[in-house]
Amino acid sequence: MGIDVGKIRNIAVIAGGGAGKTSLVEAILYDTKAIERMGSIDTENTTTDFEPEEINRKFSISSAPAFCDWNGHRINLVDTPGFINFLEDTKCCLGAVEGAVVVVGARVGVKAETGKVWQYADQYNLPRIVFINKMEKENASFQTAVEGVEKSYGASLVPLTVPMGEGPAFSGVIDLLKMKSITFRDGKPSEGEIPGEYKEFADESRKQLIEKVAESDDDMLEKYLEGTDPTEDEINKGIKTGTLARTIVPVLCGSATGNVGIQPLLDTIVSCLPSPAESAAQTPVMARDTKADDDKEIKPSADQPVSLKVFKTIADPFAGKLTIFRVYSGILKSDSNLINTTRDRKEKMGNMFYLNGKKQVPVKEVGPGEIAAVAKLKEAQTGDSMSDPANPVLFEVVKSADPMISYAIEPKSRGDEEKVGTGLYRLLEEDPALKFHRDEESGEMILGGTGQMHIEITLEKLKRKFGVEVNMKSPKIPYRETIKKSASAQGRYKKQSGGRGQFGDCWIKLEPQPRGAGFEFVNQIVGGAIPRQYIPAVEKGIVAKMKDGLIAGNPVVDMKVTLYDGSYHSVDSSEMAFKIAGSMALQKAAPDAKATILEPIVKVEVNTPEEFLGNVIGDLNSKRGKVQGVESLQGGDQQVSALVPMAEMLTYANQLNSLTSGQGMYTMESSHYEEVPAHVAQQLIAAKEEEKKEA
Ligand SMILES: Nc1nc2c(ncn2[C@@H]2O[C@H](COP(=O)(O)OP(=O)(O)OP(=O)(O)O)[C@@H](O)[C@H]2O)c(=O)[nH]1
Ligand SMILES: [Mg+2]
Repeated sequence: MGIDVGKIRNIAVIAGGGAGKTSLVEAILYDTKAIERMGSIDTENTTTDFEPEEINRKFSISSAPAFCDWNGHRINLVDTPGFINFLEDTKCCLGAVEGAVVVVGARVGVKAETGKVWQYADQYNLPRIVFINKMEKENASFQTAVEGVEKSYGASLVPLTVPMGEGPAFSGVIDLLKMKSITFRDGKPSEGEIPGEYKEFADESRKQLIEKVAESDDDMLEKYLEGTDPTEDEINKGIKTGTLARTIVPVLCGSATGNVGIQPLLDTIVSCLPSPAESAAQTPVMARDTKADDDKEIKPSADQPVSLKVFKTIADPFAGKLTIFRVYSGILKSDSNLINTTRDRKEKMGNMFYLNGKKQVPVKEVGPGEIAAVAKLKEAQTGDSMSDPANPVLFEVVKSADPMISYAIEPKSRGDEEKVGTGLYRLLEEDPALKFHRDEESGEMILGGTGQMHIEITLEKLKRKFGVEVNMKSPKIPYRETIKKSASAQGRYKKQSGGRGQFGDCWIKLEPQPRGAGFEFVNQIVGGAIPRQYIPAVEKGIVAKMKDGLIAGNPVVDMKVTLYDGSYHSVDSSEMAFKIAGSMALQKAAPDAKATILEPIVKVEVNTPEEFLGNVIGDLNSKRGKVQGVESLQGGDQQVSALVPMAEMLTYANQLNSLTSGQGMYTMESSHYEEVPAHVAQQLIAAKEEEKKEA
């Protein structure tokens, strides 16, 4: 029958790298008896980091689903990656849940990446809970961590538990709703009276809780100001309403690896985050009814036709492809026939199961709001919608970002090209941030991703899963070319040989345009100097030449070309001849027009402990970077913002690691294009010459 939709909580666990998401999910699974032994990152046996590439590196590379039951509720968790290179996956998962748990380290507070995932959760309007983790670590501070989140994201955090002691003195939590202390032994909570030394702290914290909750409700506030404390019931309701409206964010604390503070977090997930039904009542789920060609509300109820969205795919060379999906309406039975609305293809569901990491638990029927998986679907890809064939609907998908960086790759052994191609297509299905194509001209295989580490890990997976080894060649920086001055030139193509000759002749004027303006072609031919039918040919010749580049083989952008004169021959002129003339004219005008190379600049934000700040800034300067500002974060970390040429940032993940003894983190996004300095231009031109010689 599926699980009662009001009793489901679909939650993504999000944060910057290393905050403890995977460890927290592990503790949750253990405490809810979904697993028998609690694994850890250090012993390499957590449920949700199961791919060898993540086990070896000790961080999550791709998202992983898990589920557990708590107080009669089904909690579906998605452990997401926090490392900058893998956030596209995180973004995809946030579209399949109704709430998020944001994990924040009590010692380091928020990191650059946490800001990113916080923003993604904002885009989906997700209610969230913050869990301040690693409370037992030296220098842990609950208060500073909470203030850091409030200051960084403008959120109003309401502590529901506060710590008893911090760092090595951390001995448990105080539940501010029940006004009890909770201590933990082997993950088992036991409630007691609040010890005298924490009494005042607890009273003050509870007072603040009530004030914040009252502030989010006018009636409650009025009563409170008149001296009446809200009832327990009013407080609980107020917290939930505020969380759903996103005026407040409940915050709890504990230790994932110490298995402390998990049960209050589970209680809060159930009491404060919405079920799929509550969420849909607040913000209806809409999809395109492709038959009626109209938008339609998808109600999360069992008596509706089946509809679902695929949010993750795992490529497995042996078991085949695993498709992980979220049901929005209807009851889905194994072996039922659906239509993949995105691809307009029929699809038969095989055996379905719930996933705890890689462990599969078979299930026969899956209801609205549930998350489940199925093996060996033929067509389905991440982002696809599937539905009852009689009621096809299409859910909206978020477009994944363009790759930051591309590398040419080649198989180590000749003849493996096809194997590389098929393997990569399978990996593309599981990783929305990966792009793969063959360069039309060179025939090279080009693999694009979020950074060098992303590509390296992909090639590792390719080897492990599909047994083919690949070399990474030079990275392809998306350089562009443009002109800096106006210039005119003639392109005259004349060929006489035996029979019919070739003749085309044109005069063009080039003018620079502002960045981002693109290409404009203006025809100013009057009096038939060039017959009308040949004018598009001139433009075609120019456009083709622009694709090939003027000085170092990169596409030309931001230029206006005016065709203003020319001549023709009544017999010898042809489209081909004018195309060549157009292309010749452009090449000839290039030196006078001061053709130049543009390079992509990225905006970088680096978080580093104070002691490495000098190293980080010095290194950014040596990379032709422009430091825009330095800001102090909580816990003594500094955040440096800079604009740096992308070409200098290719191996930054590794470099930052060694500059900061592994404690630095960064985010990077495309910013704009700038002219390259002369010495870099010379190198690029020389490299192109070299390439031509080799070809
Ligand atoms: N002392 C302490 N260490 C913790 C705690 N939680 C996690 N860790 C450690 O912190 C490191 C990172 O933990 P993970 O669970 O991998 O963190 P994550 O947020 O999943 O990291 P990514 O997958 O890289 O985004 C591991 O070495 C954990 O053992 C905690 O509560 N206390
Ligand atoms: Mg992880």
